[in-house]
Amino acid sequence: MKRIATIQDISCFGKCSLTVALPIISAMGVEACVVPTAVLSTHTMFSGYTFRDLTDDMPLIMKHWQQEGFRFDALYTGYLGSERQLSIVSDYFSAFGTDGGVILVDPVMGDNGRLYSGFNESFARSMGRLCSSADIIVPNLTEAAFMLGEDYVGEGYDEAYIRELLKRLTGLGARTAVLTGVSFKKGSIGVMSYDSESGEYFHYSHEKVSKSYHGTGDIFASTVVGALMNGLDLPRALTVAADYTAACIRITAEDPDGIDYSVYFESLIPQLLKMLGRQ
Ligand code: PXL
Repeated sequence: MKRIATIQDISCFGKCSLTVALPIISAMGVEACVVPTAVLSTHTMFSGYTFRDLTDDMPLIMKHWQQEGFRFDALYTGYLGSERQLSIVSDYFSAFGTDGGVILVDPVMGDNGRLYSGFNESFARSMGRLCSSADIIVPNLTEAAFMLGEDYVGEGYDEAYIRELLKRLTGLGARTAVLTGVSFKKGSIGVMSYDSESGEYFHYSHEKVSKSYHGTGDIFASTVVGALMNGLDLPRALTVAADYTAACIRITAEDPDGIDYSVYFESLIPQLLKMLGRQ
């Protein structure tokens, strides 16, 4: 069985980060080990959330895992809360990044042209440096702009602009960059990737649902990791992850009593496994 380690926070309420990564990756038949970076009562869309910083535990967990000789087929990072955490994560990459293993960094920092509360431009630059140790990075357009220190362009761009942006993102050092939330046509949205070694681009889009929700980036990234561990190549993994995430958004938006703090991802797990050919 493949084994991955994922490093991100636990938001006790809100369906994001570890509380979506664990069930999705496990359901995909992959062992998911966790390094919780912080415990929050909710994700940061709510006001008044508690925040227990676990940064001091991170090197201790790493040291113990090294003593035990644990190995991982992939390392996957999501929401990270401080420059110190970025530096410790870089130590994890040195300790557990192996030949043939995959390091995927989702540089969770913002959306719609703005950084989430608690982040600033200096953090974004440091996240850009962490991306140099990754194999695959999966920013949205906001995160890409902040990591590159460029102006955010949220609409009115063409494919040539996205191709160029992807090239600059791989210039941060990762072999492959994936941009999420890319739209070339009204009513559709998707992902585009660039593999700097083969020079190949891949684009996949689907119908856009007008509502957006927290946690969907984490659902997408977790599914990409799980799909890669199931032997899918990157274009196929991106397609499955985009379709699953879009379906989760759709069923939530279509429910008149639908939640607004995240999406219903649980009931579609059987569909995800069918897409993988596991059921
Ligand atoms: O979904 C990304 C995420 C993860 N963790 C926390 C967050 C967010 C997005 O806002 O607040 C704590």
